[in-house]
Amino acid sequence: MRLPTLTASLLSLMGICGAASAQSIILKDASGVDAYELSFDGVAYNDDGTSTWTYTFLELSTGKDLSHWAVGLQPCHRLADGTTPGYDFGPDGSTGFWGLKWDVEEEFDGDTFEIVLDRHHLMGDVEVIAKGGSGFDTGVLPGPLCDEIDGEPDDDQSDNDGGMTLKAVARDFLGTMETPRDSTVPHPDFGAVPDAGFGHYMGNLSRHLDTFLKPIFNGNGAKVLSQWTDADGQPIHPCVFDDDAGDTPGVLGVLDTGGIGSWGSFHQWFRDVPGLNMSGEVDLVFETQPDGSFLFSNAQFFPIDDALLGNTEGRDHNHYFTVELQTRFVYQAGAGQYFRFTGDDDVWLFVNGWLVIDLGGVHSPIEQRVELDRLSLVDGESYPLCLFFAERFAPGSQFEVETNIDLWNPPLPTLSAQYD
Ligand SMILES: [Ca+2]
Ligand SMILES: [Ca+2]
Repeated sequence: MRLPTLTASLLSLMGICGAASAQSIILKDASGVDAYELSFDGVAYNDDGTSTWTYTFLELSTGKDLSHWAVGLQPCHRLADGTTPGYDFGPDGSTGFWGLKWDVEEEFDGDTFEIVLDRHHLMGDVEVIAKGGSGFDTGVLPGPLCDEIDGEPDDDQSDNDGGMTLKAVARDFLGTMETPRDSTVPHPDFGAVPDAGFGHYMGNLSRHLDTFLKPIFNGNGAKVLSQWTDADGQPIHPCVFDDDAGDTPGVLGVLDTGGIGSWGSFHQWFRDVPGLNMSGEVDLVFETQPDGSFLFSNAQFFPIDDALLGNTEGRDHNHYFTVELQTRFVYQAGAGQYFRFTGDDDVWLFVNGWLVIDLGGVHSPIEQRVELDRLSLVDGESYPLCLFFAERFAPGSQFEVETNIDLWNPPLPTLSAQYD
């Protein structure tokens, strides 16, 4: 990816996309001095079913000598041959940190470390830790989640010849202007106007899902003045921008969280939180189009009218809700697989745990499209596809998905409420 000019906003955008191939963080020693640079160099999904995760650790000249560092692997991870020797796997006695740890000698000043795992794990955010002197510092880098990228489809996968029905989870909220109901209080993010006004905001979520396949708010976003587009003029996510393919860069404006209050308030959008929301199942019924692609299009998308917390005060519909769709698909290289979303308000699409459509904010219907051939996926492997939608402002609610990807219907989590 190449960026045309380095304005402040574009520098911010590089922060959005920086994790696409490599990411570095600086960690401090016990005296609070920048002492270590830790980089994720990438993952290789090997033909024998293993995956190799590479990190480079450098001591900076300013800090104390490193005592040890560790990556937050979990009990679900199993090491395979090829992992850089000298490690301990489990809890660290001095910090309690659970993971894969390397103690280093005093003369150590930097090295590259390879972790070979026995499976093709999905990439996400993992914690890392460095200890120098009597204290330690932690950070987050890309690394292996417990989920694998090559899971099997569910047995009752829908027969997609006559369309495609996907089960999603809706979570109902009360808007800021509503009065409490059913022991539930209004949520400050629903019905709120962003500080910088209505509009499209990108970059307010981490590029990776967390270990539970939920999005993470980081608040580093900006208002979008014009979208990045491909050679056909279709809006795309800036992190898949490709100069050589004839793409045109967009323009960002002021930094703004797009009306999301905080990490904590966003954390509640896609989780069941008694007293703040109520959840239920909704069907997304896709029709097969003449070219074989699937279309779900609803310009009045109110799937929980007269249900859950009930319709919004003074309105004919139940506004203020989120929808979470967790599904999987098999990537077919060169087959032209794509996914397009058009609608309002916030929409985020993650493929293989990576953010590839970002339509954040409170806005009129807008669209983005992703071509899977741009995402460095492995032919024939299956990947998670996770869609997050929010209806945050009345009166409009549009939800339109067009895709030629055969999506699987995964099992749903336990919900706080069911209804017909
Ligand atoms: Ca509602
Ligand atoms: Ca809306």
